[in-house]
Amino acid sequence: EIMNLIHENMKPRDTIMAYYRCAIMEVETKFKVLNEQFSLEYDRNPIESIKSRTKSMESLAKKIRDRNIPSSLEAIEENINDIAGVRVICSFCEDIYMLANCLLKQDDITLIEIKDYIKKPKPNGYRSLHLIISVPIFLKDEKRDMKVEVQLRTIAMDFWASLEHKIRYKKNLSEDLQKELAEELLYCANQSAELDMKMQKIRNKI
Ligand code: 0O2
Repeated sequence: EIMNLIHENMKPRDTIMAYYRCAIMEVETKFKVLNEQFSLEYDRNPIESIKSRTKSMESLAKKIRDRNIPSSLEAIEENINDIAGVRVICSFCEDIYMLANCLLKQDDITLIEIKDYIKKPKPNGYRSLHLIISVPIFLKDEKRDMKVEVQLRTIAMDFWASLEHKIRYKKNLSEDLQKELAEELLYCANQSAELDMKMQKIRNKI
């Protein structure tokens, strides 16, 4: 599969993006294996779904501009951590930490950075556990370490984040309305955090 993705006559940019897609495959497989094992041993799936993406060229260009990153491929690889993104949606909050620990214990995974927006949510209410990791991909005659951003969240956290993301990109909203929506979104984030806690308690009872 990798050989189909990477041709020697590809442009350097396309080659790098193919490497990131390979890194996504590696990380996705690791989570799928863990889900399979839990399904076999405990008859339950801690993962509801996995959504992966490579950053769009448009969003990458914006980040490079906003952060004044030199536009060489080396500088981009060095400074941008979320070109490859794997989002893991879990049923319960405790599964997030359990899966993160299982991943980080694997001997080919290196943790670069951890951002726990569950223990310390963003001021707008955003919650998720972010891991920046490095994972090797094995090519024809080379091993290459690639960075991947893993976002782990519950269904409730994902529901909130996707709605907030849509609202944030709505243009032409008056300042008053923006403030009102921000307050309502924060209220909803707190409500959904409470719901996650209640669901976890119910699960812990059985
Ligand atoms: P996309 O691709 O549209 O998802 P870093 O460069 O990693 O040090 P950054 O980028 O601020 O700094 O990292 P952070 O805060 O960990 O957030 C990165 C990603 O987390 C975002 O990607 C979102 O996917 C998600 N995220 C963070 N904060 C919020 C938030 O307030 N609301 C929502 N809906 N998602 C959030 P991008 O870059 O926005 O792009």
